[in-house]
Amino acid sequence: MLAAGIGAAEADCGHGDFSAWREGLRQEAAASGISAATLQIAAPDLRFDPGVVKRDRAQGVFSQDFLKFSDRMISKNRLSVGASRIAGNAGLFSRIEEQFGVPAAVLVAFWGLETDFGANIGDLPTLTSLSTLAFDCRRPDMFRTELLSALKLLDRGDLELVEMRGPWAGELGQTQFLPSKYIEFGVDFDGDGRIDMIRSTADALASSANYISHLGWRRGEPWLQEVTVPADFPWEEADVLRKHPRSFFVDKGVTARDRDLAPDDIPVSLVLPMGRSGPAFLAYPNFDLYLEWNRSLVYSTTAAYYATLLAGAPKLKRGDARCCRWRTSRPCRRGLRRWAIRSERSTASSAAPPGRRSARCS
Ligand SMILES: [Ca+2]
Repeated sequence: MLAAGIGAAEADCGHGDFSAWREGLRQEAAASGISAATLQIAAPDLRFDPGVVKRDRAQGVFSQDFLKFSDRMISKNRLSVGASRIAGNAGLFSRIEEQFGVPAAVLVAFWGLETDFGANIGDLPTLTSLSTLAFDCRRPDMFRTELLSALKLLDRGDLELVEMRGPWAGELGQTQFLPSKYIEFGVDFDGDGRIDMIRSTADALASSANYISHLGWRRGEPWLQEVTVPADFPWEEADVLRKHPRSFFVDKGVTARDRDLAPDDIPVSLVLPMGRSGPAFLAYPNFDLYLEWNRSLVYSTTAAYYATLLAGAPKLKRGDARCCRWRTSRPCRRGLRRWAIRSERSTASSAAPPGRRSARCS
């Protein structure tokens, strides 16, 4: 889960006196009810780490297109391990789905993409990452909130200081929750009295399901479905933001690859991540939840597609996506701008080799 939002920067942020800043933070934390004992335990990790700032600054624009990114992220290993995790935890997943409505494949896809099923949760001290980002200028308000939430997790006893380690941006646990989301949506699903999204798979997956459910997951509905689109489709309607009743697409000759499409009024949009000659998907209302999890359309489509594979769908038809990869034709560029509209980190900014042209692009 990526950090989102830019807060108001303070004039001297990142250049002031860190010790004075830390004292102010400690007072605010104490005033919010965090115990003196917890603040004493946390003190060694409330440090400034220039390496975190460097990594934050180096965050590049998302530059891979959907096929490149999904090829890389949905490895054979992630498919086979994902399938075995679903099979090996059938009882857990069935209890989670019963309570929260979110199917195993959706959760396991996030679990695999975020941390390789809990194997790579990051090893930087979380309080140091968050202190640094809260002191720095880019998003001080947002990360101050996350830092206070992390102190609350420590104070509540959900995690101990030595366990609070993760990536540079301060996410925690097997599905990489920011501390505020951990506080808000964390669930003690294994019943041991604490919410441990780091070591307890049951807690991590049930908390993720709880979060997705709160975002508005529609139980029993698909999220993404690969389709075949006829050449005479009104292509201006292919836009992730332009929803129509499913019957509209059935009327226009759109067919699903692996099952019949019911001509009903469920609102869906047609997503063409590589332009009209590449793969095509119907995005259902549940797909919107992916964009809440991560605003990148490339990541969201990859996570949703990975989940369809884990749920038994066939591998996508790659089509001939070269023209859009090279950004040479106007319809392709227009389509890709629409594709990019929801995402700061989408394919719109990826570099196209100059001067490549394909006669097939129209
Ligand atoms: Ca627990």
